[in-house]
Amino acid sequence: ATAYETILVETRGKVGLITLNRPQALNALNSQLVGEVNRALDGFEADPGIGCVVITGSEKAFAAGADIKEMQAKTFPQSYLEDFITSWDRVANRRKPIIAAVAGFALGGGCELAMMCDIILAADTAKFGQPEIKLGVMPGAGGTQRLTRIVGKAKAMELCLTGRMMGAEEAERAGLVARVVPADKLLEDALKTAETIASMSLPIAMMTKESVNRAYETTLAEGIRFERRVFHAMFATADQKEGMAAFVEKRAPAFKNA
Ligand code: CO8
Repeated sequence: ATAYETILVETRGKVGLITLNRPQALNALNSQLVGEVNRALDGFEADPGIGCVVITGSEKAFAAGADIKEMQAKTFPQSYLEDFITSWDRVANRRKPIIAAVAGFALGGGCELAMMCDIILAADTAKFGQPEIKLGVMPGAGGTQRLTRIVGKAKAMELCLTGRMMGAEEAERAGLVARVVPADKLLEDALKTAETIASMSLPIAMMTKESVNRAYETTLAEGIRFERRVFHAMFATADQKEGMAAFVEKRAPAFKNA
């Protein structure tokens, strides 16, 4: 077993749980933390027993952004040569579903990390924002792109240009957040949602994630074509036969990920 210093990694049944754990810095995302999150995700992706992953933070902060103290002295050639931030894309390119359970601050890179996940569940205490402009930079881990696609130009532009924070209710209205729950129920709710997803056929859930993501990357006609092809392919799985037989026989399905 590998030791983690900036995150906690647990398995709860078929759910992988990653808790960001740098309380002294409001879970600021330094390179060690991002590396550890990717390492934990590598493990969950490779584990056939895991069907869904939850990433969460603390009551006070999901993550207050990239680590400003680590970034402060970087030069352009350094950032370019080390391809600063590009390793973050690996979070967005995972194949199993990932839920971000957000309480407190999700700012800058923290908001961007949440948006790399497939579903954001928010505590009523959650605060989202892209305050980078106040530091003399702009979002650098997808914020100008993902936020704009999710909430539209008006709100994305306002958030990125003013750096103001948006509460959970506003984030839900804007379509950033799937659901808002009381803070003391957040983890329980996220784990339950993840368990529900993990109880489905894993290949079918993965194909579903892949297909929904297509909507962000292609034209409607191409997206529909992709969906149709994948949908047809599902009839080659044992889990389609099992799922439909179980419905007809009025019993619970026993998916075999096959
Ligand atoms: N980086 C480093 N340390 C941080 C960060 C951060 N982003 N946020 C908070 N901390 C530290 C503070 O320095 C403080 O440390 P110390 O006790 O040693 O002084 C500790 O966490 C507690 O913070 P505060 O005392 O400030 O707590 P408050 O409750 O008073 O305030 C806030 C909470 C409002 C969240 C405040 O901490 C804040 O404004 N933080 C910075 C938010 C921010 O600007 N985030 C954007 C960062 S830039 C970014 O994310 C760029 C993205 C680019 C891509 C990412 C790739 C890596």
